[in-house]
Amino acid sequence: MDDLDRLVAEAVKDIETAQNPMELNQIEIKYLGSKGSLQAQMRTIGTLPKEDRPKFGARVNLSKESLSQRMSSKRTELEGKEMEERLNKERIDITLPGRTFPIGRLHPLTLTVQRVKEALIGQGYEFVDGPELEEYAYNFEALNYPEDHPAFDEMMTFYVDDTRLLRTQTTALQGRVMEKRKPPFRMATTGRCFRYEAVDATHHHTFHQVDVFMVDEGISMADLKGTLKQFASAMFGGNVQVRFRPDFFPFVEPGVDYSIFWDGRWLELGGAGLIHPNILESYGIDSERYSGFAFGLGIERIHMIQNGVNDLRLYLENDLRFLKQF
Ligand code: FA5
Repeated sequence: MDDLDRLVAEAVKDIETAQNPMELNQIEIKYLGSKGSLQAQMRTIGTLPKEDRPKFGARVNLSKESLSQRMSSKRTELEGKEMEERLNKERIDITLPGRTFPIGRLHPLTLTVQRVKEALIGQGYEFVDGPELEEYAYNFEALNYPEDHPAFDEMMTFYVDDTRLLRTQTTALQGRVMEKRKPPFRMATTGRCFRYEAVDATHHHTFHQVDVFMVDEGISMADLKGTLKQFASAMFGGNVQVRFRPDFFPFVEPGVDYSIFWDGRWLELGGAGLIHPNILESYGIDSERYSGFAFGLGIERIHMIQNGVNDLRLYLENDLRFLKQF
């Protein structure tokens, strides 16, 4: 065994024990590269007797060829192994069920507002928004509240400064509309209201109302009653009974509260009446020629009645166990 044989044997061992294609590349450079060991063997050819040179040259070339073949088959083997490992590691089971993302849904009060709007738009009302941070003037003064009247007690709220407060009723929109529009008009608005209130199962400091009002020639209580009956039918079903009883609100004359008959008893929905002539006149609307009606009701109340909810605090608590039911 001469140097060349030993070198080839060593190279074969290195190739067989190579762990990955990178290692194999290093081995290839070491033995077969232009500065590699076999090339170095080739250079020793000059030191041999002339007659031995062709044979030695042929042996070196054969060795190179056979090592190169071994390397290429080893490379195929190692690359295959590497791919298999990668596939194993990155395996995904396409038969597994996908991850489901929770899908949100509309809040029950939003759904109720949508139904209320549908019913009223169907009756010819135009919806406009008013500000939650309202001026005292629109929330009270414009609505004919007498100074020091007990009606004020119900209207305790959160004052931001001397002239602005969180609105206590969506009725506050009336003045904003009447100062801009000439009758006839049919308007509606809905949104959050706020009151300084002892919170219980039927009262909250934050709640929602819808307010509706219209002004035209010859409007009477009959129109109001017909409209509320139609509205109640749209919300609670065709043959629901509606009841009106006298009530006081400074901005209507006469004023009523109205209830529906539900589950064997009368449940109050809100207040209503004919718009007070003082209000019409204060906006330059001739109260001899024009009259109008207005009504306002609680959105929570509607949803509670429809779904048998007995505590309106639930609507603000964001408890999914409650909200998911609707
Ligand atoms: C009013 O707010 C009048 N603006 C209604 C009105 C409009 C009368 C137009 C005449 C003409 P009242 O304070 O009764 O009225 O409230 C109306 C409805 O809002 C109540 O029936 C109730 O359903 C709801 N509501 C009032 N206060 C609260 C509260 N603290 N929490 C939850 N709902 C409330």
